[in-house]
Amino acid sequence: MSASRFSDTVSATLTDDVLVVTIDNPPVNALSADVRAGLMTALDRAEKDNAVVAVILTGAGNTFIGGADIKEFGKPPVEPLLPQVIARIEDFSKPVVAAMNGATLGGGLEVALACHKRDAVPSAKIGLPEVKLGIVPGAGGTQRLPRLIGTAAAIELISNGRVVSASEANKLSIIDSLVENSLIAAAIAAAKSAADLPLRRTGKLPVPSDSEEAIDKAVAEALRKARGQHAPAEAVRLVRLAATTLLDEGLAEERRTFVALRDSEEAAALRHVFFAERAAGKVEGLEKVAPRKIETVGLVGTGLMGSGIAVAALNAGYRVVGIEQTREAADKGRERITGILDKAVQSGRLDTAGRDDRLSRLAVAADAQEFAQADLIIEAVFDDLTVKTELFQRLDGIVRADTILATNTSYLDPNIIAAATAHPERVVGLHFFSPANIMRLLEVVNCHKTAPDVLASALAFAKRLGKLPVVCGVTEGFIGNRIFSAYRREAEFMVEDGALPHEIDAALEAYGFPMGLFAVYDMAGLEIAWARRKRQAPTRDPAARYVVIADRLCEAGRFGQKAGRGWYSYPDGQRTVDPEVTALIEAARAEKGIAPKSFTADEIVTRLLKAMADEGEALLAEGIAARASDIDLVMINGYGFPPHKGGPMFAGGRR
Ligand code: T1G
Repeated sequence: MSASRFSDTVSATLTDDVLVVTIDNPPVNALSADVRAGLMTALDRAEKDNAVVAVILTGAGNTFIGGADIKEFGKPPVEPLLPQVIARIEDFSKPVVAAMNGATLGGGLEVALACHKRDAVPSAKIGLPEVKLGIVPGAGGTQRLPRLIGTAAAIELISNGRVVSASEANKLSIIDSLVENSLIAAAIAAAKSAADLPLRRTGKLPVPSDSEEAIDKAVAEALRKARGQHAPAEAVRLVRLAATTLLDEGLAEERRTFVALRDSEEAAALRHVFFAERAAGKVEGLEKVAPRKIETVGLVGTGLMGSGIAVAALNAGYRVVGIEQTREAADKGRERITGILDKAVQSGRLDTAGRDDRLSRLAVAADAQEFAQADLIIEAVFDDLTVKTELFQRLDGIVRADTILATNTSYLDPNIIAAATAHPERVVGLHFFSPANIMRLLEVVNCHKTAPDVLASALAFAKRLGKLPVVCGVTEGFIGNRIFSAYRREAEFMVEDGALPHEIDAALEAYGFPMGLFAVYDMAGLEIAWARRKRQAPTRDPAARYVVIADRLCEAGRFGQKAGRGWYSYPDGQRTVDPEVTALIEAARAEKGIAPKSFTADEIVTRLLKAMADEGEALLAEGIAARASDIDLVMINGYGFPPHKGGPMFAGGRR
């Protein structure tokens, strides 16, 4: 068995007359220039060497190929380009088998599609997620995948960027075999058996015919979900092209489209988000800090938030102990948690065994002594400072000295809550977003005295929950609500200056927000912000601009959608512009002698983005946020900011 090295990242061994080529480009075997060059050299060797009857491509570690090297985007292209390597594989004179030892994504799947056979381990995740980066597959995915699975299925997978299990890929005929053990041996056997047969070249296959109805349905669904993004619609166009165009023409059109999208603002924004998500939750100086072991999670309060957090923890494999004030409340809490799990079973997201396993790890009681063995306690009780400080004082006497105490408060000062305990260093903030078992975003609040290993433990916990943790310092509203307050304040200034709520909402929805600000305001209810404004009134700066319109709405009982009236009215639940509100706004302007101006949609969006970006700059200057991209992630994942615009800091810097 001789070994050869073809580049820094590509080597091979000759085993049983088969050249087993391994890509070893940590961390994800991305198809860098060195990998592409190494593959071409390996193929040259295999072609010339008569002792080689076939070739296997595989990856080192638990990834086959994680895709093209995104870090190369925006840099001058280096030959051989990926399409050249892929064409060489498909046209190769000897069998080339993909031994998919793990994640096979984007360009990685495009390499596999050009191989003459595809064997995968059951754990492999397989897909063309390019649209999530604002692009389309650029190396044959839109032309070869439909040749294996048909147009409708290819539209669904590519326009959603959906990643499937190896088992589903096998059912779809993306791969030929699932191999539980000895993947390479199986691939060698497959390659040798193919050596004497005509090679199955994917690009030469006809696209299996689908019914127009199935295609139309897939197209409609893809375009509905695209919501203003270009890549999904282009993916649909290219996949459909495969059925009516020769491979080379289809590949050329795909490449033209890929290059145009790759250099677009939308793709730049989504690449920013991709790398931002991987930078989030990394805290300088914590690299070598070991998190504490967390196995049992205590929840104080199993209401809306507490039950969502409990389900998130159960889903992540933790034991969960919920505590309520009475047995009756505890039973209600257990019912609420069970209800969420039952809904997951009904929707097919969870099987009954999974539900039963989760319930077997759940206890909900009325006696806080049950917390004695908990490693982490999260309080999700009423957002009142006295309630929370008294609770943490009581917990001091119940839990171990090394038990972490986390507060889920949205607006209170966690430093004050921490100061109420004998061990403030063990207190951290975990600000979940509702519903806590669904929303990925989790603001991890680093209080003044939080110990480094407690912060590291909170981040490890967040990651095991599958959350997107963003670390922040202590300020009212942390990152998200503080930016949202600035955004809402500026919008109310604009209403007083002459824009109407529905004009502002229309501009925001045209920009890409799923809902405009005032529609969201009505949905959340106006009373909470009103109560806070009344609480802050005695200490408000009299010189600061203050808009009374929202107060006037509340004084008129217009508390939002639940009340049937807020910034809009809701006859039959339909959000409707209300002349009464317009009159109230005009009266408030007249009281201040404001002559209303009109605003274009672009002026509205520019002014609101600036308000968010300015507040973000303040958060950075105060050290509350560690990096601008964290602020973008919070607004995208917690407040509906369109991801294909990159977030307020990214977008604000580019207008
Ligand atoms: N290129 C460059 N770097 C990448 C990368 C990629 N494709 N994928 C991941 N990384 C980096 C990432 O930034 C992080 O860096 C580290 O690897 C670990 O990532 C031609 C044009 C493969 C499932 O969209 O889905 O192919 O923070 O934390 O959780 O048509 O990474 O350590 O410095 O995510 O184990 C299409 C993207 C590309 C897949 C592994 N491919 N990657 O998850 O690790 S476009 C994708 C992932 C394309 C073709 C087109 C995941 C993963 P750092 P990680 P993980």
